[in-house]
Amino acid sequence: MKPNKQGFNSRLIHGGGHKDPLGSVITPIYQTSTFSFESAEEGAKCFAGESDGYIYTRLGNPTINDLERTVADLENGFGGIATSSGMSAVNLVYQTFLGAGKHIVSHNAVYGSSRGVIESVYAQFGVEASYIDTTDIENVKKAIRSNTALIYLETPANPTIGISDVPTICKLAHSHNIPVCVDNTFCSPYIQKPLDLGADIVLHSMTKFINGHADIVGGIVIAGTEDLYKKMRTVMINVGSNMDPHQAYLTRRGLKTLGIRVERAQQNAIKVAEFLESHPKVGWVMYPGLKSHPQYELAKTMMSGPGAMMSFGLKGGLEAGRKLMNNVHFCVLAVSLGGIETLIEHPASMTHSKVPAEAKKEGGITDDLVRLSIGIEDAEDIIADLRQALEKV
Ligand code: LCS
Repeated sequence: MKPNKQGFNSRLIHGGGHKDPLGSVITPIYQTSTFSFESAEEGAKCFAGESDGYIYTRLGNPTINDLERTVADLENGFGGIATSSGMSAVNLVYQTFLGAGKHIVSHNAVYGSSRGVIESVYAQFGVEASYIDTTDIENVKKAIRSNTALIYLETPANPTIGISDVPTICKLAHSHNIPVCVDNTFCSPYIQKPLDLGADIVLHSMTKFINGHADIVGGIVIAGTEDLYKKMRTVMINVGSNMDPHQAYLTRRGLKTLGIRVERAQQNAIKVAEFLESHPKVGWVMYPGLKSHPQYELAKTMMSGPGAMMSFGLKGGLEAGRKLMNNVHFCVLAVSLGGIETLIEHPASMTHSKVPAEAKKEGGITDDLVRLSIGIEDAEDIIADLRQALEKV
């Protein structure tokens, strides 16, 4: 993909650059499984890669490709591969780089299923794994083995909001010829661009900020180079984890407002984090925009802003947290994140409930941890709801 000099919001709107033959301003939903060929020779050329005509939706589809081109452009990548869910994006990376006798190094506080699938499925096929605290580079150095085939980071991590030093880890990984993949779901490309920080691959659960409206599940993997892109697209086609055109259309529509949504959610999040940190019943708050965050300075070097995700614990522990969640009326008690509405959840018993107790402890996913995904409502209403719920604790 050619370097794009337009501003971020312009690229959100025009990024894919689709020109519809009938002049439709919006890329239509090409709701078809297959595409007809002009001739048998043309069909053969498409299969031989000598023509860029469409063949079959699992292999490629104009609605899906528009979304893929736009997100790849926003991440300054070579190309994107949209998938049926965020987990299928995670698995696409695992399927491409891991195999019997290979080893993955990852953060001990990644999204529950990103770890769970390694330990429950890939382990059966002989994949080895080290889950460590990647916010400390010394742990990464110690974890690398001769068979390490992938370093998989999530930063900020779900749900601890721990921040890993992507440029330093990439330099270390590359000195051992190990590729690095960053799950950028918590930031979106509006806030952080891991490929610019040295990563080889970036992925998203597009269910979150990229779509932003809590009405689809989807994922995308973006490769920094043509070689990695081709490798991963082939795996996706063979595995069949493609996105559906209708899902791609909704995601492309949601994506257009990513900049203004994230900007607004972040402004709200700063106010909410400051409110929580000053509240006498709150024991701790993890938010990259607070000076109390252990990687506050590092975050400023990688992220253009602190984002809209935070976690906190009440002095009364789990029981107090439960009471709080049962007494919110405006914030929505639900998993997921990155949408226009403020969501509150309890990772230890919800999103990360399948992570074994010992692993949760090591990863800092404590019982008192409550996670907030701040939406684009009025900050005063979010704070008023949390204040009244805290009074009941
Ligand atoms: N990566 C991250 C960082 C995530 O938070 C999630 C889902 C995924 C990948 C998987 O994406 P999905 O297949 O759901 O599109 N995180 C969720 C969460 O924290 N609550 O519900 C889902």
